[in-house]
This record gives sequence, C-alpha cells and structure tokens, in this order.
Amino acid sequence: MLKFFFSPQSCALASHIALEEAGADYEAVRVDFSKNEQRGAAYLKINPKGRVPALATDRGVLTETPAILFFIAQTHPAAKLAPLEDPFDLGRLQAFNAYLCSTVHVAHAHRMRGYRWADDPAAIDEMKRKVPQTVGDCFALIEAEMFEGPFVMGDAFTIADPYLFTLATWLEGDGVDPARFPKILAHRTRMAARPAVAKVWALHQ
Ligand SMILES: N[C@@H](CCC(=O)N[C@@H](CS)C(=O)NCC(=O)O)C(=O)O
Repeated sequence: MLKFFFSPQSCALASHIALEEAGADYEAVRVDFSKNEQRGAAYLKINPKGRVPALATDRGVLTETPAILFFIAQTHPAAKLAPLEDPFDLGRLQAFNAYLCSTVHVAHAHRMRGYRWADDPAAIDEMKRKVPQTVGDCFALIEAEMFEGPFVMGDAFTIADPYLFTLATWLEGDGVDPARFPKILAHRTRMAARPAVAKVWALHQ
C-alpha cells in the first residue's frame, strides 16, 4: 500500500487529491510543521529534503509534486489522469506542471520562506513585498496563455487540475485578487465541488 506524507494546505494537497481521484489504495500520514516534524530525524529518513509531499511505494520513496502526480497517473491508468498515449499532449501537461513547480510555487515561497535565499532581514522583506507582483504575473500568464478550459488541458481532467487548484487556493494569502483571473477562479470553484477534492480539503483544515 502507498504511504503519503502531507502537511495541511501545503503543495501536498495536489497529490492528495490525485490519489483520491485515482481511487488509490493509500494511507495518509500527517507531518506536523508546527512541531517542525519535517526536519526531524524520523521524517528526514523518509525525505532527506525535509519537505512534503513524499510518497512511499513498494520500490522506495518518491518526492517532487510533478513526479508524484505522474506516478499516480501512470499507476492508475483507468482513472485517465494524463494523456499517456500521446507524447505531445503529455509533454504539454508536464510543461504546465513543471511551471507550477519551478516558478509559481517558488514565487509563492518568497513570502514565508525568504530565509532560503537571503540572511539580510531587509532582503527577506523585499522578497516578501514582491510576492503579489511575481505570483500575480504567473497567474496572469496562466489565465491568458496556458489554461484551456474547462480544465487546464481542455475537456479532460488531468493531474494538472489539482495542482493548479492547490496553488490557486494560496492567491489571497499571497496578496493577489483572484477576481483578476476569471477562468482560474471558475476552475477553483468547480474543483472545490468535486467529491474527491471536498474530501481531501476537509482533511487539510
Ligand atoms: N518542489 C517540491 C517543493 C516541496 C515543498 O517546498 N514543500 C513545502 C510545503 S508546500 C514544505 O515541505 N516546506 C517545509 C519547509 O520548508 O520546512 C514539490 O513540488 O514537491
């Protein structure tokens, strides 16, 4: 059975939703950030990066949201969470998730985790001040150029949808008005109504 390590309302929400959408057989294990459990010896044995999510499989532990999402899609083909037979569409899907992981999430992290990049409190404050602009710019690009609708990739629900949903739930906290992005906001509302999303969302409160 899969063992999924998560912390509420973190980026782990995306993979958690994907596990539910896939109908996966998994156990969810909560990592308590308030106790710094992600940096404790026990968790570092699971994920030496000290981050969530992590997915323990019978072949070892997977980390990094795009990799975990794709693993879930590949191991649960009946759920049709990725265009597995179409190399180009699969490439587009991976490009979308890579952008969320490498650019959007990192822009967001400058609000709470500026200490990763600077020691000077003034530099950390400056990074924090920039977050509404950098995160807002990322979402403006997604809204205008990348989001197809009604789902990220068009008509089919894929692993890009829970990932976009997760990052879109951070918008208000990042000082960005989601009303600027009508398509993404409608997607967020539609996603929240899905039974798998509602079930996982409740566990993340
Ligand atoms: N690139 C990783 C990022 C993982 C990550 O930064 N997770 C955050 C939560 S959203 C975390 O575990 N932070 C704990 C910490 O920084 O101590 C992914 O996409 O999975």
